[in-house]
Amino acid sequence: KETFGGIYTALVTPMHEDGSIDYDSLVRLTTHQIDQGVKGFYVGGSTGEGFLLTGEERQRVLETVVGAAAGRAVVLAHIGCIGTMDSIALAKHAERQGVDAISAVVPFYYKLSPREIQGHYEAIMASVAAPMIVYHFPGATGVSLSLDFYEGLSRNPQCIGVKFTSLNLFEMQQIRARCGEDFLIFNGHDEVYASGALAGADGAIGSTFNIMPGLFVGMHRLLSEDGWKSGRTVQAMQAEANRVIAHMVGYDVIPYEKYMLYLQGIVRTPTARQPLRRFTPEERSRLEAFFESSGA
Ligand code: NAY
Repeated sequence: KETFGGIYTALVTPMHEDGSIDYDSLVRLTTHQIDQGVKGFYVGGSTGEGFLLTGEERQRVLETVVGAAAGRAVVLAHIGCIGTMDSIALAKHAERQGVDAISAVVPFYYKLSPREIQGHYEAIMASVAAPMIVYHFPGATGVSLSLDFYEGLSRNPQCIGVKFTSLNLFEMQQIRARCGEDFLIFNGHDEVYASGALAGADGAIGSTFNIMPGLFVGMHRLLSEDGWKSGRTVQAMQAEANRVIAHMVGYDVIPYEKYMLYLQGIVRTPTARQPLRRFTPEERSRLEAFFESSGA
């Protein structure tokens, strides 16, 4: 738990105007996040546009983050693909990079039985020695895994935890109850970070940490230092983060975060890869006004 508990930024993948990857900005973003005190990174997940990158790009992005972090942060590599073979290839590459753990989204698109999904995870784990963090995101995958599924998977000591991206904190608490205290739970929806911590999460993996790392690192510190004595302060910090998140949901998460990082001077362009969109000039000026008023 000491090795893995904490705040992990689900890194965006900075791009040039033409949609090619801006590796320099990725290095700058990585070191900026470390300076802000994050525990580590989730690389190549939804926020990283992992499913919009080629396999080769996913590998190079990971190599860049590992190089920039230079042992100063914990690196979690999302290697999930809808195919087991592709996931294994990325898992092996990630292991060669010396990542601390791998993570894989539930295979989506094909309607699979729990046994097939379990077989997918077991095969990936058998191919490497790295610990596995299951990525639970029913809102995007349409796949809800049962508590029995988690309990079964957690019996394999290589499966160390779950990235739990759902607002169902009762279910989160039940995973804690069924899988035991040693099973790691990472909260995945930043707007309920504080509530997730109270429901038993050991840390969080979030996209809005790209633009507000300090708030979340601060909340995690306060809660770790004196438990819920700092509850009121943490609630106020969560409210501040949610003011930005509430504004963001009127737009699109990744283009929004890239635009804010652009305004913060951390990435060169706010470009994301199509089918993600570009903001209109009116939207840009609204975002700029919000940024000016809040320093998001
Ligand atoms: C990922 O793989 O990058 C994540 O899931 C990070 C978690 C984010 N989920 C998504 C779908 O973007 O930070 C959250 C999310 O953006 C935030 O809570 C706003 O809803």
